[in-house]
Amino acid sequence: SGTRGREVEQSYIMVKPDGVQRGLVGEIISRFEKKGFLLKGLKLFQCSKDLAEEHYKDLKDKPFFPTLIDYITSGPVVCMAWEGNGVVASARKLIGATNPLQAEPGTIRGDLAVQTGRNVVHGSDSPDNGKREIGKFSNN
Ligand code: RTP
Repeated sequence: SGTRGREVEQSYIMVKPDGVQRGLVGEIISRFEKKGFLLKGLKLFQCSKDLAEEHYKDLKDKPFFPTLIDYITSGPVVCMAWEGNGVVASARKLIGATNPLQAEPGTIRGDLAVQTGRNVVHGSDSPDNGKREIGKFSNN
């Protein structure tokens, strides 16, 4: 197997501006720590419009895209790299459904949010995207 086979999977987890403003950073970190994943990197960061548009480029044709970019750039975010076998899929489960009203109780969004447009946290949707997003946000 190639070099990539020896790399442990990582997910890019980002506390969105509403999560930071509401004082939920500790609570969100705590859930990933208690689950048993390893925190590999963390920074407070003001996301630029360009980086936000790049991060959400797959959604650029959606009607809510401008609102989404305004939201993500509305205040600082907390960028994190979390590591562990299966972390990408597990983090998506811990985070819960995109619409917090549909997210199960016990998930971050299910417990802490009510609006899709204010859903407190992002998690990568594949190991490749995890690696790519961590690269992008560490170099900006
Ligand atoms: P994320 O990328 O933030 O982890 O969210 P996700 O995979 O659960 O959802 P995705 O479909 O990729 O959408 C990205 C973010 O866009 C906002 N959104 N707003 N108003 C709407 O209908 C709508 N739909 C999506 C949410 O902030 C969502 O997390």
